[in-house]
Amino acid sequence: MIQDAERCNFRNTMTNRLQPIYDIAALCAKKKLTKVILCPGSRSAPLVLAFARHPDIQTWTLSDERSAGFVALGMAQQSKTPVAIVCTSGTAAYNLAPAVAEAYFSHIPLVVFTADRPAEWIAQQDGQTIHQSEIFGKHVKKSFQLPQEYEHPDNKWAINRIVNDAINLAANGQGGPVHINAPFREPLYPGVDEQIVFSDPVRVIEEQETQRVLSEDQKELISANWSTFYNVLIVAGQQDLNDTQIQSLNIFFEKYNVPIAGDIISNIYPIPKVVSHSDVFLGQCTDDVKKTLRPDLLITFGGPLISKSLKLFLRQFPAKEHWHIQSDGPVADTFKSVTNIFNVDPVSFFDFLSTLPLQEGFENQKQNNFNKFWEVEERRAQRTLSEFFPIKDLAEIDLVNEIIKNLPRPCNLHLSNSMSVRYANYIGLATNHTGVQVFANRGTSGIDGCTSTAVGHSLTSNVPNILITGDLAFFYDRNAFWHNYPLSNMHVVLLNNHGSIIFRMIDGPGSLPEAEEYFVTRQKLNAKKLCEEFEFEHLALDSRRKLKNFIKDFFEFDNTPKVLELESGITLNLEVFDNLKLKIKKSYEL
Ligand SMILES: Cc1ncc(C[n+]2csc(CCOP(=O)(O)OP(=O)(O)O)c2C)c(N)n1
Repeated sequence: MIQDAERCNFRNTMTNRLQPIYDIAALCAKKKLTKVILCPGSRSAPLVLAFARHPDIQTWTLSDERSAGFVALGMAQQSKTPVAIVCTSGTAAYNLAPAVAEAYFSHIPLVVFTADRPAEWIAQQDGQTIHQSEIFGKHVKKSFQLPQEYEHPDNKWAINRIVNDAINLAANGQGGPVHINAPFREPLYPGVDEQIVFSDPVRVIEEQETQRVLSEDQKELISANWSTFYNVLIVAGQQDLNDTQIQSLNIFFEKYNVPIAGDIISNIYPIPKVVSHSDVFLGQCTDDVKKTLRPDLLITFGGPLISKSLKLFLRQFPAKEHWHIQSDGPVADTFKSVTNIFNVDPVSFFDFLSTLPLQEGFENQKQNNFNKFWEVEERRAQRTLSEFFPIKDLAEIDLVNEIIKNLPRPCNLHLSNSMSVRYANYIGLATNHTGVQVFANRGTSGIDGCTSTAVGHSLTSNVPNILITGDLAFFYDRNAFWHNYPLSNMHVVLLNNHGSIIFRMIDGPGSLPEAEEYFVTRQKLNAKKLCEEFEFEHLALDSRRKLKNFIKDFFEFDNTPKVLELESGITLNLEVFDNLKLKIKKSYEL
């Protein structure tokens, strides 16, 4: 963002050949798309300069497009508004693909501009040129192609309309990424003394969103069926923290005593009595216990689950009916049981349910009993966990437990794939974690952008950002730190077991002769040198004795990024996790 009046200006004029391109920046600003990541390159210069010189646009530059894509994704997730990213032509565009795919499956609004050569120069050995139109395939809500000539008024009109369309599409309904491929003919740069001016006014097309509330017909259907179910279970998938929804579910729970289950990534921990340890107990309890927990009506909303045990349980013991609430878009039939889809906001759904008359007598008692079954299991899991910690040798799950206990409120908690998010889900958040928001790249569950996503949040939020990550995810995405912006509110917990412990945890690869070399993939790095390079504080935690002081130091936010690293063996961590599971299993034998 350059506020130098010499270099940018607003004028009701259309004299420059590239004016319709410069006006894209003006349009974005008018549509409140004010955060733009600019990756270096020459072909993209017209867009880069327009965004960089627009006074209402905030820009960052990151050289590694793969990381930059995830940083943009983190920013869009943090601000809940579209963020744009601009890259040059060639393989730069392909490097955005992992973030685009994650944004697509996580419904995060990104507007991706890829600069291109004019169509006639593709595959003509002209350098840095690949086939870019529709390069992201099915992983964008839509791909757009900008005109490459600007003389005819229809082209100017088309550029404005396309960018309006793209931003609207990215933001509306379930958000997602859109792609705008922009071919540019040379010259790409203005003269040294040439000003970039922005047209004013610039045409803005606003799309008015439909309110996703229950229709009268849907209300009738729900009223007619609601009282026929006695064992109702609510399951929330991944979603952002939403105070209005929490309130609505609280009221609903108070009235009906319906168990509400959600993983750590569902952000529903503020609901008192929420079932947040289903992964813990459903993984170890007997089928007889599971039968008592089987719902006859399952109501779901939100994205994917972390808990494999909950997923398997709902597949093994499917509900008679499964109502899924989702405002729009294709519905995933994760448990193979969906019977009804309600295209509404969950708040509208549960607010309405809370107005229905409460059943009297026996029916009501049945639902209360069903809730008690879930409550007993939740309490058993909580009790077992609290008896289990602390353990003698400091293991990863123990450290995650300590970190979660001591999280500042408010903060953003970022969880990498794969064991980091699973450990944290085992521990769970409590109602007193007020203001903690949990984020994880679970759209595609990649390890390639977990740190960059957290960096995107850190650069645009004023709360502490705490990332818990494994070593492969951490070193894979180290270019997340390779830029010139301070990460004063970002602290990282690095669970360094020098390999991928997940492949020892899951059934399958663990006992194969190839396990070590091809799955666990041992690696030798620790974070010491990285911390030196990037001037981060490095807290090397090697004994329980240091834990208390290091935790205190780690949670002091003094403008220096910190990495708290626990180097520990895979065997120790496997043993500890197995012991925990055994303890839970044994709790059913008492
Ligand atoms: C881009 C990408 N490549 C490969 C994978 C497969 N994968 C899932 S978890 C994992 C290992 C992660 O190791 P680490 O970060 O050390 O975490 P840990 O397994 O120790 O928890 C791999 C390679 C992936 N999810 N994403």
